[in-house]
Amino acid sequence: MKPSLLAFLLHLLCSAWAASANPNIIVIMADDLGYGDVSCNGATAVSTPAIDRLAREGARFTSGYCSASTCTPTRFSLLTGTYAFRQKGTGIAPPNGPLIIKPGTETLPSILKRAGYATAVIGKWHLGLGDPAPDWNGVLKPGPLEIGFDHCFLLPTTNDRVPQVFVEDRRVKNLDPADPLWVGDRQPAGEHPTGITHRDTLKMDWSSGHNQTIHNGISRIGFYTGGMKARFRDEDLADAWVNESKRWIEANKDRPFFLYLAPQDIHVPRVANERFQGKTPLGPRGDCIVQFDWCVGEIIKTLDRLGLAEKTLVVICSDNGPVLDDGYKDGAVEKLGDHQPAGPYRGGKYSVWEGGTRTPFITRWKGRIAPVVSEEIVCTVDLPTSLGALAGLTPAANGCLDSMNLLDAMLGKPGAKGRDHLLQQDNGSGNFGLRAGEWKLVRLEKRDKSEARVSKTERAIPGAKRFLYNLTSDPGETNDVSAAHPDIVQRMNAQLDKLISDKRSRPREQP
Ligand code: NG6
Ligand code: CA
Repeated sequence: MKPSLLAFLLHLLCSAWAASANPNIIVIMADDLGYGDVSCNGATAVSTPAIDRLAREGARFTSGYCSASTCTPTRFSLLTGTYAFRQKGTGIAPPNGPLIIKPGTETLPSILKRAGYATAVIGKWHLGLGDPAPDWNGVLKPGPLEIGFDHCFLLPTTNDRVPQVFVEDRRVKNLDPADPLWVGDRQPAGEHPTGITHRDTLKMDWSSGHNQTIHNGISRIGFYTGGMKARFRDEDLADAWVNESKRWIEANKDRPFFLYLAPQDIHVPRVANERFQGKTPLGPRGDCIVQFDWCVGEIIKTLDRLGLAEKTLVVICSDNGPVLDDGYKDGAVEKLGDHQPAGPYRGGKYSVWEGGTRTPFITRWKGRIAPVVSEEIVCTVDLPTSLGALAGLTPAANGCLDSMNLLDAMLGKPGAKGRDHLLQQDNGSGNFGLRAGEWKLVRLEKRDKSEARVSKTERAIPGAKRFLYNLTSDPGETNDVSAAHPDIVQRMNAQLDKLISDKRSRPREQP
């Protein structure tokens, strides 16, 4: 055979392989970023050019949701494809909490690993480590590497919870054995400055909680000592996530990879790198939005530089809706102006009103997703089954119990349907939202302290309370029409009960 013909055949073979090979997947989950916090969803006080670019080049969802209005349950569901309320102990995880996803559970990374993907999580974890507790000075196991990830580089809890150290694979990074790390919920004996005893020294004052161990001039939730060489500066977190992501993407650029990138922005304490400080009129909350957008931009640039934009599906989402004062006096309330963090929606973090879970949701895959604004309902809980489908796999029948295959809707295909219903939960109090088409049922079992617009009578709830809204005519959930539509309330209430008692909502046999 002539060398030129051989080269031609080889070229054909390679292109066929490239066309059939699974795309890379990058899921970037922001923390506490509201629907209205990005300029492509209408923000004007802050500009998010990188996120806007993805929205312009891909599918922007106006009914994109996370599954809960706090972090741990949403992240649990994102990875397991199961609503968090189905498993006890999935509320906001404490510093010394164990891993809440049991090894052997079907997860988004375990599915993709079966399809040959390299898998990594970089950023905030907040799903616990170890069993029954993390061994901070030893091997942190089980953790991400036991549930499907090949690599992790983590903020183990939250930036406002101790300890402020990175975890790389199964160890605290840069930990000096001569200076062990101790983490606890009791103040250690001896001299131990806290946010109460040394309040006047703090560079950011607290407003509630957050008054225990001080690190980097900011007092936190919980106590710790030692591990001085391992501690990070809040100002350097965004760079750490971006640098590690670039390194890992480059190292895995020749095979399908799945990166779950979870920056801590814009969670409290909101301390952006010096170069982002003062960039918006919104104070530190705005700085952190700009910083998060910069992270997204750096990832896009990396894909462009490596020629991976057409081989990579990027998903942007958030772990819960917005909050202003979440325990630190950082000016978020005072500097808000006209900015609407939840866009037109009611409530925010901690609530089952739309603002709690309806959050930015964008997919971009250059050349494969035609630019579109989609009204289909999609949720982060659907990612395991949908992204599994992209890689040609279905989750095990006993896993991903609430994760629907919405791949076509997520790829913005014309006519492709999203969810016909969506259950929304808070941190696990028993309050639920149920969206079905244009209707929204809010069922409060517990006092809802999450937002100002709940009237005094609504707040004092004697037993369960139901509210009904028509989201088409009333997206802001201001006009409770339950009295006018008792039949719809009854039907949706029964649907909610069934979703709970059935213990799963993904059909056993899924197409
Ligand atoms: C709350 C904290 C809040 C935040 C939240 C978890 C106080 C007063 N409030 O208990 O600051 O840390 O937990 O946020 O301590 S999440 O986004 O990780 O769910
Ligand atoms: Ca959060």
